[in-house]
Amino acid sequence: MSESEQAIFDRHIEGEQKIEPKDWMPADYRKNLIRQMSQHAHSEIIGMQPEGNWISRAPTLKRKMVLLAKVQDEGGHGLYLYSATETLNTSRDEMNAALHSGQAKYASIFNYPALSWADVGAIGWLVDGAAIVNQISLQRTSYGPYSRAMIRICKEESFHQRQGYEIMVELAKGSKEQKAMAQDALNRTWWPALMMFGPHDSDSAHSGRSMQWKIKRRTNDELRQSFVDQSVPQIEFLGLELPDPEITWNEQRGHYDFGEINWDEFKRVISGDGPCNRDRIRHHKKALAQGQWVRDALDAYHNKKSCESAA
Ligand code: BYC
Repeated sequence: MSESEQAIFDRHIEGEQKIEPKDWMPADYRKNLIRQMSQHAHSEIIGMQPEGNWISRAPTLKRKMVLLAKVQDEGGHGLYLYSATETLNTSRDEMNAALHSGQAKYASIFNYPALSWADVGAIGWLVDGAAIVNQISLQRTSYGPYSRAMIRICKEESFHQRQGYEIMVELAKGSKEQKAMAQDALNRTWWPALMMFGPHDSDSAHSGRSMQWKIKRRTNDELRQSFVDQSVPQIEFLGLELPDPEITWNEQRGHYDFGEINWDEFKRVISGDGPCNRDRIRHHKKALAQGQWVRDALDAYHNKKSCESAA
C-alpha cells in the first residue's frame, strides 16, 4: 500500500525536511502559513512608514543615506515575503484586500508614531532587534520558501539593529538633552517592542498548531524572554534607566523578570484602534494607487514581449 499524502507530509515535518510549494500539504497548514507570512510581509511594508517619515529630517547626509538604505531594505523584505506567500496559491491583490479590510494584521508596533530622531535609533535597536530574535527561529520554519527568506532577511536586519544601536550610543553619550531624548525613545518603544511577540502562550490562538507543524519553532513567551535578556545589558551599556521598574535578574531562572504588558492596549492596537492605524492604512492605499502606473507599464511590457515571442 502506498503511503498517504498526509503520512508523507507528517514524515517530512518529523524529519525536519522542508515542505516545498508543490508538495501536498493540509489545507489548514496552508491557510495558517498564508496568514502568518502575509502578515509578516505587511509588517515589513507598513513598517517603512514611521522611519520613512524621518528620511527628509535625518540630522546628517550620512544618517540620511543609511536610513534610506534601511527603509528600502524593509520594502525588499516585504516584496520577498509576498512572493514567498504567493507560492501558496494566493495573490498580491488578495493579500492587499485583506490588509485594507482589517482582516489581515501587521505588527502592532507600527501603529505608534516616531516622534523624534531618537525614535529612529530605538526602532532599529529594539524593533529590528525583536524581529531578529523571532526571525532567527523562523529560519528553521518547515516551509522552504519562508525559511530561505528568513535567512536572507536576518542578515539585513542585523545591520539595521546595529545602525539603530549606534544612534542610541551617540545620543546617550551626547548632551544632556540628547541623552533625555534617547531615554524617552527607549521608554516609549520598550512596551510596544515586547508586544511584537504576541499574547502569552496560554492566550495564543495559533501557537499550538504552528509549533506542531514547525511553522513556529519557539513560543511567544520564550522569544520575548530572550529579547529581554539580550536587551537589559544593552540598556545598561548605554547608561540609560531601565524602562520597567520590575526588571530584575532572577538567579534561579537564569533570566530577567519583567513587568506585565498592558494587554488591553495590545488588543486595542491590533484591532485597529492604535494611535496611527488609520493613517498607516490610508497611506498604504494612497501609495498603492500612485504606483498603479508602474504595474500597468510592467504588464504592457510583458504582453508586448509575449506577443513578440509568439510571432
Ligand atoms: N501585532 O495566536 P497568536 C520588521 C495577532 S517587521 C499584531 O500568538 P501567531 C521591521 C496574531 O496575528 C517583522 N498582531 O499568533 C519592519 C493573531 O491574529 P489573527 C515583523 C499580532 O501568529 C520595518 C492573534 O494576534 N515580524 O522587522 O501564532 C521596520 C493571536 O496571536 C501581534 C513578524 O511579522 C502583534 N505584535 O504569533 C523595522 C514575524 N501578535 O492572525 C522592522 C512573523 C499577535 O488570528 N510573525 N498578533 O487575526 C510571527 O512570528 C507570529 O505571527 C507572531 C504571532 C509571533 C507575531
